Amino acid sequence: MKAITLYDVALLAGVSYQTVSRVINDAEHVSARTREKVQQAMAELHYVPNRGAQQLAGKRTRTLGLITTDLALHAPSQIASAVKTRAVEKGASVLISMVENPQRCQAAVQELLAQRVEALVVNVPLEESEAAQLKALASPVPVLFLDVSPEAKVNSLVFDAAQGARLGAEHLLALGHRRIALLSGPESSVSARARRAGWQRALVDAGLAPAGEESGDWSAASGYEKGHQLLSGAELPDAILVANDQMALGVMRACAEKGIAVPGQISVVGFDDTADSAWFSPPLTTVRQAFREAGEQSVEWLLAPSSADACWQKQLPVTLVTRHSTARRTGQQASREDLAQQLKSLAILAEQLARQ
Ligand code: IPT
Repeated sequence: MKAITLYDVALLAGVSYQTVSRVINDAEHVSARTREKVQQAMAELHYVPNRGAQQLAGKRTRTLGLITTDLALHAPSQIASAVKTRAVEKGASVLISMVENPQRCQAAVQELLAQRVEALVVNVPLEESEAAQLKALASPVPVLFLDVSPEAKVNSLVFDAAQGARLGAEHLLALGHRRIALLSGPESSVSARARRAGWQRALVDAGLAPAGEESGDWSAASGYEKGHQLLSGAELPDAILVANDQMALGVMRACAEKGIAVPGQISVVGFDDTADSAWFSPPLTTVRQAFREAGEQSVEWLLAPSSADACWQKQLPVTLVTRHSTARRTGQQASREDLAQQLKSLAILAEQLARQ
């Protein structure tokens, strides 16, 4: 079937080719009556403007590129959803490229530039050097990074990981917990490392050492597996700080299988507050990263980058959302701690006696 062109629309509407073009491009100087006539003709002919042709004519594409890590994970998918929604509201479209690892980002940038995106947002955990390389590769097209260190000299919009880690740890300490285990995200992620460092700092400040440490890959499955490991020691921890809600889901499943009550015997704190976390059982206490706002602010910046050369760096605050997976330390936990202390003193005593 022959493709319908601007000329067919012009003929049917009884106007010139230029007039049709002006209507399509929302240009001024077209009367309401003419506009309506042209729109009617377009509808009748099922005419769809050709984006490629508009691009060739040098028109703005109003197309944004999003390079993202695995969209099967809740946080990146909620960010992508927010980016897409705000872009549509602003009359822009979004091309999404999903990469398995940072090495694939360069190819993704090239592929999106070839499709004439006007700006790029990258939600992949990147080291500063990797981000700087992508920035140079995309130049002059502006790039905004969502998962880099706040110190990296690139445009960035990132959540305050240190503050988030501190909020989670201080919440547990305030509830009287002492034996706190850590379940971090993957070592390859900047934010996972920052969260772990923040927890460790808070524990050291309280004169404590972690009661067990593991790291998972952000998935609920890894939370389940590592959760079992953290629960398999001689003494149970009082509480577990988990680097994201999906892993916390897996940890709570492991607790349930072992007949360990949350929060009765163990408190669990997540990180993210993704849309489903209020529906976990029990509803999860977690550190909220406002993904929708992050996605929306990214689009605002992408459509009007502050300045081509100056770095735009913004840190978004996070908040603690207290639900029902955390509770005050119980007498049972306290006596467990006492017992552990007594066992430790006994062990030291035995060692001293053996040496004499
Ligand atoms: C980070 C999430 O907190 C985590 O749950 C996981 O989904 C990870 O992304 C995937 O890379 S949020 C990120 C913007 C630091």
